[in-house]
Amino acid sequence: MALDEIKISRAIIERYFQKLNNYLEMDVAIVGAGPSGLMAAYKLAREGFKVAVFERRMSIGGGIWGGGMMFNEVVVQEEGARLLREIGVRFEPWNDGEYYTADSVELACVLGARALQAGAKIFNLIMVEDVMVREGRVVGLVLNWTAVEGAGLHVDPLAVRAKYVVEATGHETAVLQVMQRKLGAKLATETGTIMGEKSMWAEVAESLTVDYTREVYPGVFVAGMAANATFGAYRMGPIFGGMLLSGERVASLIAERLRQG
Ligand code: 48F
Repeated sequence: MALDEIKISRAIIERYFQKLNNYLEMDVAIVGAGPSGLMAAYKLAREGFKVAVFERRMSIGGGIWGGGMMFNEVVVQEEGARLLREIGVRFEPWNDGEYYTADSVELACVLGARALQAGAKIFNLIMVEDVMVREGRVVGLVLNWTAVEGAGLHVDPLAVRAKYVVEATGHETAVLQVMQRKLGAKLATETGTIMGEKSMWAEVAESLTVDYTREVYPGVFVAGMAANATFGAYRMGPIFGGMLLSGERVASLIAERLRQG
């Protein structure tokens, strides 16, 4: 069959708009396709919920690829290894099983593939620039192309509705930052504001990531490094178990809410 450039173009345009149109309303909108966001997407999609991830960059995986200081290996602890096993990422014990290591490129690829194949949709090259709030609850996200922002163009955004939003933008806490700036949103932290992350302390930071994975504003749950940054906890560096466990936890908290209706 002859290859027709216009048909190729039409196929892409039709399919993309079908996909986007289908995700104007969803159960869970996840902001950021790092380890916590992707794990949350995988777990929620597997439970049958309608989930999309919005990622500002072209590539998914966030901080996974670079391992530690561009050495493309990551470390996980026993609990994290359970999740690597579940998604099919190969890992090796280090120092008689004190820690485990995995190839960071394999983790980024496999985790992304699992999320997609479980049914989550990933919209890359799109950034979340704002939220929609009704009666004191976040009910949706305001989106624009990352390229629009980069080029400094004055282009109005579009919006999607979601029953729940996951703030998984890592160190940046981009969603909460905009909520704080524009709405003066009072967050469920000690100060009512984003408290900012502290310096590195892996041991404490890893458990706090999971503890602080929670609803921080009606309709918005925070996960991964964003949880530490929001609640004023330490950073952990290139140990990734906490990120994966936080993604699992946020998925289970939201699934419980969605089931309650
Ligand atoms: O930073 P990131 O990997 O988040 P995470 O899941 O994992 C943190 C670790 O990578 C690492 C660490 C090790 O344990 O601490 O830093 O908490 O991924 C966050 C993603 O969010 C995207 C960003 O491009 C990245 O891929 N992002 C940031 N702001 C926006 C966004 C935005 N406004 N809209 C859409 N995506």
